Amino acid sequence: MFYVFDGVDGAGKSTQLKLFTQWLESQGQSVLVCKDPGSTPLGEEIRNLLLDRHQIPISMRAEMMLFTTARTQLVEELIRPALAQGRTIVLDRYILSTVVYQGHAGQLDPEEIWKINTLATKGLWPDLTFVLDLDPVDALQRLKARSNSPLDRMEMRGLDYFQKVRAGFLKESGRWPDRVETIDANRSVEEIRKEIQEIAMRYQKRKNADPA
Ligand code: Z5A
Repeated sequence: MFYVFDGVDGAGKSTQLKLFTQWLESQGQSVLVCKDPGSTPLGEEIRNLLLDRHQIPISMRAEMMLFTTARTQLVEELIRPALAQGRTIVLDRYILSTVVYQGHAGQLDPEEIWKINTLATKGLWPDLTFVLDLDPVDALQRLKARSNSPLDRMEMRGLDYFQKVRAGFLKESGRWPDRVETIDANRSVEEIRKEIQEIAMRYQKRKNADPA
């Protein structure tokens, strides 16, 4: 099984991803946890280029291709080999983030991004994606409460950009009801954890009954 957690920054992805992984491991599953972009040497270099504050100009199309390139390496170096060994994958962000951040919010064509990423990952789609939905104003509050570190290159884009990100996630989630679950993240950690587990249990049951 291949699970992805996605959503606006600060919605609680990392928190829920950790709890979800613990739950899967408590069932005896061998879990590979990765971060997109990142988790490979090339991915970490590209991540620094994309998130660090610097003066190198990066156009939106180049940014989209860099996120996508990091993903290609992640899929080939780690995800496909782990899936072949029967391991479960839990990934922090994936293609949907590019479609939303560089497409819906960044004004590139979302359909073009889906196509490029299908090529870049040889069509590897997650079984299930959880999109944690939260108003960016609240998400920013959570991030501020978490640390005083300065905003990174992406976080500096301002509220209007992040409202478009949120709207993009909601629009795309509606297109893929069998594969993407939108979770109301404006609740307690425990309530969200419970809902995610229930959805995953239902999904696993369905998949076991009909593996095709
Ligand atoms: N990006 C892109 O543009 N295109 C792409 O293709 C991809 C990514 C793949 C990656 O940032 C950036 O790259 C991201 C999208 C873009 N940026 N922007 N802008 P990242 O990997 O460094 O970080 P992130 O993915 O944005 O997530 P994050 O900052 O780590 O936040 P989070 O994982 O969603 O939240 P959290 O760390 O679990 O929680 C944040 C705080 O809230 C923390 O103090 C928690 O204790 C607290 N929290 C969590 N849950 C709750 C609840 N339920 N109630 C109250 N407080 C809570």
